[in-house]
Parts: sequence; C-alpha cells; structure tokens
Amino acid sequence: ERIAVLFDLDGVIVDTAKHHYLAWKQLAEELGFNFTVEDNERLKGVSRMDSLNILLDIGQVKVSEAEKVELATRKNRRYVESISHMDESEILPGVSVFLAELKTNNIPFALGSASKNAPLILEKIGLYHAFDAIIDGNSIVNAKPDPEVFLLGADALNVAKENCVVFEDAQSGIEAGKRAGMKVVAVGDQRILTGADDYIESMEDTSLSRIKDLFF
Ligand code: B16
Ligand code: MG
Repeated sequence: ERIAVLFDLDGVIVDTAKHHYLAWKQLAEELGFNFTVEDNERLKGVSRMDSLNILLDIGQVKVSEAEKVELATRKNRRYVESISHMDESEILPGVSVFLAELKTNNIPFALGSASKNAPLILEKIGLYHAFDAIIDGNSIVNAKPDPEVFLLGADALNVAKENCVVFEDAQSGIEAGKRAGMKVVAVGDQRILTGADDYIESMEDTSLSRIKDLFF
C-alpha cells in the first residue's frame, strides 16, 4: 500500500513563528498596544487575515476593511523582509534526515501550509524542489482547521487520505489533519497540543519505521 507524508511548514520544517511574531508585535505597537509571545500562540497555523483579526481583538482596536488590508500588507512587507535573510541553517533539527529517508524509500511527501509565503521560504532554505507537491495559502479557499489543505495534498500525491501522515505544530492544523481522515503527528509541546495520534518533541524523534509501526 502506498503511503504519503504531509508537512506543515512553520513550526515543523522551519521556525518562522519568531519572524511572524516580531512583525505582528511592531504592528501592535504602532496601534498602541502590547503583543506578547503568549498572544502569538493564537496565530500559529491561522491565515494572515484571521491573524490580524485576532490581533485587533487583543488590542480592542476597530478599523475599516480597507485599513485591515493596509495593516496586513504592512505586516507582510516586514515579514517578507525578515525572512529574506533565511537560509538552510534554519531547517529544524531532524527534518533533512527524515526527508532523505522518505526519498530513499520512495515515499512521496507534500507541503500543507497556511502561508502564502511558503514557496519563498522553501526557496530560501533550499527545499523547494524536494517536495512532490506544494499546497499553501495561495491554493486554498478554507483555512485550517478546515481539512482542505491536506486533502489537496493527498490528491496531488494520488494517495488515499487514510494512508497519509500529517506533521503539525498547531492545534488548528492537528484538527485539520484529523478532519481529513489522516494520521496526525503533533510536533512540539505535548502539554498544549491535543487530539493527535502521536506526539513528538522535535522532528528528530520521528522516523519511517516509527510511523509504519504506529499506523500501518
Ligand atoms: P502568511 P503554517 C502559517 O503557516 C503560520 O503558522 C501562521 O502563523 C501564519 O499566519 C500563516 O501561515 C499565514 O502566513 O502571512 O505568510 O500567508 O504553520 O500553516 O505553515
Ligand atoms: Mg505550523
């Protein structure tokens, strides 16, 4: 039976959360309020516009739709500038070894990210051509926790959804994977993530034999 692996980007392949955080924090300060690292947890896996709405809610700030577009654009300009300096040294520990293991064993893998900047990030870290398919914020209508991003990934790889394993660091993404009918591995802090089929602290803690033993 053919199996496939679907990867979230931010928090699984690379840690872009800190770049997002600093760009959102600067925006919040310009709007006159503080934005903490804890607040930033709520934006993980969430689309750009939904993130802005959460941020404005935290600051109790009301703006027009046109201003929202301007604010999101301003944040993204800074975010893109800050990720433009990324390179392969920012690939998270364990990722390159695991991707090589999948390649060696002819297991196809795709990206399933909410980020519209995903192609740029993959380019910067030298992984753009490693993926068999890239599904990102530009390809989807419904953001996580909707399963769309992962279902499109399974389709692109032509693998049945029950034979797909999703790696996710965000609660919204774990939910998306489960709603897609897939196996989900939560990457990160076990105390804040729930509903997954396996929990690992870092990508160093997974392997093809582990997922085969657990799921297939
Ligand atoms: P952009 P993922 C998500 O990526 C991030 O976790 C989330 O914080 C961000 O708001 C979202 O992408 C949209 O990103 O503004 O670049 O389109 O975790 O789904 O890979
Ligand atoms: Mg993520």
